[in-house]
Amino acid sequence: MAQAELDQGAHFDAIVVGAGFAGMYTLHRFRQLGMTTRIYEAGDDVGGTWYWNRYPGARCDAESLAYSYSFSPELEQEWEWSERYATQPEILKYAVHVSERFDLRRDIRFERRVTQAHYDDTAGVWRVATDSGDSASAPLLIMATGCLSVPNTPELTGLDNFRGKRYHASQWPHEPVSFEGERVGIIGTGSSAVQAIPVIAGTAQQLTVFQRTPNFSVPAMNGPLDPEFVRAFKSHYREHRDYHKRGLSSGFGDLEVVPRERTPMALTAANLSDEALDAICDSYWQTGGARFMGAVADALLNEETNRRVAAYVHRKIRETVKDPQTAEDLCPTSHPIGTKRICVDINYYETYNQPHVELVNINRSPIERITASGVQLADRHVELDTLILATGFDAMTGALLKIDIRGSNGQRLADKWAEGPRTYLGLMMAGFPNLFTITGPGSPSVLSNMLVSIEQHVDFICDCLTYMREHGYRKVETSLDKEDEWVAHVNEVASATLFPKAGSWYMGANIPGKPRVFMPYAAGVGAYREVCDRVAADGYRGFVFH
Ligand code: N01
Repeated sequence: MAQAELDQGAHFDAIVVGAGFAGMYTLHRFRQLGMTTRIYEAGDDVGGTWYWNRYPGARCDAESLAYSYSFSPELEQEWEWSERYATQPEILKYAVHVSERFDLRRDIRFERRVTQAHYDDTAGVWRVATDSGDSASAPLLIMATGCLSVPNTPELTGLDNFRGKRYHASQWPHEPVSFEGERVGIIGTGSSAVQAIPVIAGTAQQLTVFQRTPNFSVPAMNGPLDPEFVRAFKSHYREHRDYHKRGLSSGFGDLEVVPRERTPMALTAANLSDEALDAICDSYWQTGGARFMGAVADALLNEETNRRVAAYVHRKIRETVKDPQTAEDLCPTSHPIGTKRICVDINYYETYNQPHVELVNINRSPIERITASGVQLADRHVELDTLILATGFDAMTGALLKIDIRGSNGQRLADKWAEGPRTYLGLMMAGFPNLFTITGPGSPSVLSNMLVSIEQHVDFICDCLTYMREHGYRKVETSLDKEDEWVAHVNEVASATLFPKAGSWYMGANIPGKPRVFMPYAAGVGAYREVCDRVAADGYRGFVFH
């Protein structure tokens, strides 16, 4: 079937790469502008991140009522989320529902991975090819490829020798996976593993967690949504959406709208006694969720405040985990809290109190190699039936650089970004006309509720296309000067925070050889939206039209 529908020399007004939340909304808006649009998607269904990441326990760490599209009041009223933090299957169901409700699927070609996108200066079009043999062109190319879509598989000696079952968290099978009676090992302790470990421990006979760096995790305090609360929330949906868009919430979708002067954003820890700070941390801990990092305004700005907040979490870990050595190994000390994405868990630390769950600190007991039957540590061999890699992603730039993208005069994106990503507003690169990145590096993206940032970018692009139409322009690009200015600004904002102090994936530090640059824009979605709105009001300052 796929072969019968190959695009051969097809021409569209726009080509979109990826049918996750960004690609789907782009298609919907472009249709409203009367544009013919083709999406190419590598998976066999919509959903992006939520299509691929099916590991046990996968769920969103933003509130479900906030992690959803805002563009359709009817959609947001009719869709019912069942839990405070939606599970992966429920979010995927939502994505499929949106694709059907807005009749998006007919313009999406599934199981087609875009391998190449070259700009033809003479014709003024992007020429796109897929691994299935599609060839198509369009004046406009939208990269909706996601920020965390290229799995990182570390080079572990002997990995391919393992004869048991092996999975990567982000490439999980579509069929159910059973751990009943199995000895399971998991490498990595980031957000994916922190969600998966308690669930796998529920059925595995033995679970061994191989940890290189502990991460800070806060309890989700998940639970079913109270229908009465949902009804009240939905009756004020616009107000909540506005609050999220203006960046007054933590970025994870706070469900209470409070005036700015009453938000923790107005509270710094400098004048707080330890008892007062503990009381604030306690109330955030009990409320649950990643908004914990917003308990005080300067947690990510001031080292001493950060140290005090981290000490609070260390105390919680030591109170929870009974074995003192395991508790110490779980206490992160190598990076300030929040500078690596904080994890949100359901019974993560408690899981280590179960007798069949073991934490191996691989700094003390290094992995020498993977063998046919398990993991050879420096001091012993761990026998395994199943080995799970929860080792993260080549974040933010990985998906773009995997595609052979060449702009004006054949310039390769890989060359342009050799020293790290460079964009204007995280939306466009000089030398790559009519190519927009949704939530690209240099925009708030992964530091925000992705749905908020996706809608803002797509709306900005649509407004820009309308402006072009009104003025008779066919081509938009940005200049090197503007790009340099924005990159400097992004760096300046990051260096005023503690983010650069961690070897995080935000910095590209998890991928050997990747340039170390803090990639997202850390000023928040509200400030960023204001910048974009001013740029647009100034006739799209920094963009050049032809
Ligand atoms: O990946 P990670 P993730 N040997 O990069 C370890 C989003 N997300 O998939 O820190 C041993 O955070 C690595 O160790 P170290 C969210 O934004 C969201 O968990 O490099 N270990 C680390 O422990 C998140 O931040 C949700 O020392 C190795 C782990 O693997 C992002 O995705 C859920 C290793 C990788 O952690 C990525 O999360 C899940 C090696 N050779 C994900 N190589 C929610 O919405 C790597 N590691 C809740």
